[in-house]
Amino acid sequence: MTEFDLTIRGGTLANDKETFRADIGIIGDKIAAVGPGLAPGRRNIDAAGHYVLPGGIDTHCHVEQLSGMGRMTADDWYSASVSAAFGGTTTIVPFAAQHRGKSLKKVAADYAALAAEKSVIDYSYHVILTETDDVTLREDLPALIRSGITSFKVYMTYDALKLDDYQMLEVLAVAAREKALCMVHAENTDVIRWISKRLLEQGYGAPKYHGTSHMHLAEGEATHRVIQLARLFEVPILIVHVSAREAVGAIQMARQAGLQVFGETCSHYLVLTAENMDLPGTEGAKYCCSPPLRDKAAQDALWKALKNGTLQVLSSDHAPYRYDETGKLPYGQATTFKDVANGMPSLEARLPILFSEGVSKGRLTLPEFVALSSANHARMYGMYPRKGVLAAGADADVTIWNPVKKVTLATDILHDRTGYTPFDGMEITGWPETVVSAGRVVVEGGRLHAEKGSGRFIARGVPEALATDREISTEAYFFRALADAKRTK
Ligand code: DUC
Ligand code: ZN
Ligand code: ZN
Repeated sequence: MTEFDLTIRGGTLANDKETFRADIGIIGDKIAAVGPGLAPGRRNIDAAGHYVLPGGIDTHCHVEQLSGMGRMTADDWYSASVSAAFGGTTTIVPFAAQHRGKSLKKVAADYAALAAEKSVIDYSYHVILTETDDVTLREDLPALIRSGITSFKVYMTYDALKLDDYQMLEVLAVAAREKALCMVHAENTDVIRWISKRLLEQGYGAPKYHGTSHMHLAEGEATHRVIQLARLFEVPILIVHVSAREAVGAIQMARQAGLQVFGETCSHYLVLTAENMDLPGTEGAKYCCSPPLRDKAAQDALWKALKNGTLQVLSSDHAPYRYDETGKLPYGQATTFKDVANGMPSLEARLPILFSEGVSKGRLTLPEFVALSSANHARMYGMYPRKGVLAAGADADVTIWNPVKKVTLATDILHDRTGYTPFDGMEITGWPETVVSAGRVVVEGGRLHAEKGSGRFIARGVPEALATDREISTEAYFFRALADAKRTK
């Protein structure tokens, strides 16, 4: 019998449907066996009293990326992947962002080269689409999808990034035809623009007015609208970073009607509120993100939606902009909410927060935690069952949690380069102590044991929602209407 390179022994394991006691035997980069009483390997980790879970997958993070406003994230692929690993995440899927006028093919190739050079854990990437010309939609995007980049993000707001409804239909048609997952940033851009203009004219420029302008109805309306647009092609869509109750409601209604509409929320929406933006001077800029933080009722709705399946994935939306002129405050103290770089760092804190607030506080079961942090990401983005599950044949991506370890979050215990954490002082119960990525123990005893560039590109398959033999598009409204027109000509 082949000897295991590594065993993880005596822990409590969970996948997305069950919790069980077993050992894990690893050979090379794969799980070779999962079961009780496995023979010891060359190296053995005692996991008694610990939870042994599939490594986290973070499918929404901004890494070494220029924002729509032209600001560079503080993290590159190295620091981001290190920070992710320390937070129990073993696969990240950030964005290669096409800015207007740029070739999607070149943007993706350049981004892939940066990742290969620096990532310490496995990775893939999505693309952000801002152009809908023929080369982008007929050549570059289909070629990328066929090469394993099977998802892309589009924006309904931000002047430099947004698509109008016509363009949205163009990209949704490609998603249906090529079997890619379309991720949508859903906010009504004109509502935000109209309110912002009036607030600024009357001198209300403090960070907290970011929340006033990006109001909940703007998110609810755009979510509802893109759901209707997707119905033309019956193409699955994912609404990313849901924060408003109205958006949760729109997704829930769509799902109850049998539509393939999925939803994601992020750790900060579960534990912070709009009150965090209401700080003296520009301090509240640290908490500006889009869609913005909301109120306690919205938080409760998000927890409920994670629990009842309305939302399937919990991501970080890690957007690390420093609290200075390079990031959050391009005009220093004179920066108004309109010019604050949006987003906050949360790649490393994402899973400790979900574990502590979810599992430790009894809101989530362990399988629910695994689904939201790992398995559903793998299914949603075409990586299952290679990733997101503890089973023979899967990649050996394993995070070993100490469920009783208490940690107070602070900037200097985290490994990103943002220079602040919005979760400063937060008490966490449960910590990812040991992290195994592709069979390598990459985090142990508070130290990193992985080389820059040792992470691997994961070519993704068809997202689960699109992996159907049914010709999605030919049954959909538009194509039925076309067929009728031809018949009655
Ligand atoms: N919103 C985004 O759309 N992207 C980056 C961060 C944010 O807050
Ligand atoms: Zn977004
Ligand atoms: Zn984002």
